[in-house]
Amino acid sequence: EINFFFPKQQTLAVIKPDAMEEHREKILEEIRGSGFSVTQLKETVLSREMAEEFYKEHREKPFFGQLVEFMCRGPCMMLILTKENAVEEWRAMMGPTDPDQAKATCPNSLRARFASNILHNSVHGSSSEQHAEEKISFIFGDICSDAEPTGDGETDT
Ligand code: RTP
Ligand code: MG
Repeated sequence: EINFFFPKQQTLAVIKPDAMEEHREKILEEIRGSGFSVTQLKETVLSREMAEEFYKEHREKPFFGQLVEFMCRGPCMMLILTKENAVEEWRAMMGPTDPDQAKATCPNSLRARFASNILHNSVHGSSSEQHAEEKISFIFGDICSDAEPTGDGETDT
């Protein structure tokens, strides 16, 4: 017999602070409706240091300071999305970085509909499988080694 095996892929998705109040529920609904499994989900306020580390690839860009400021101004929703081809599919669902371009080329994308401008653009998605692995372990820690805790520290004998 022949078995076709389609491996799942994981990506990191972030609902950025500008979209948390008004668009979070809609975005989560569309993620689930598009066949992604939300494997992990948590709301986090990034510290400045974490935001700098998260976007370290952009350290030299003129917008880096504004980007860090924006990302730690309020809560973000961090999600691990699992699906075949998740990295590419989530990027497609987000649309281009600049919402003006998104409106022109992918009017149904999340950024076309929800983003205000090229900085405040509502969502993040890993740009490669390697990036996804790195950012997932940065945000969620080593989720594969969640062994039973050895104790809760109530006694210190
Ligand atoms: P992301 O990493 O957040 O998924 O976005 P992206 O790949 O589409 O865009 P990227 O080039 O990686 O930029 C990261 C984030 O920096 C902000 N940005 N501001 N003011 C500007 O010209 C500018 N360019 C980029 C956006 O928040 C962008 O998503
Ligand atoms: Mg990027």
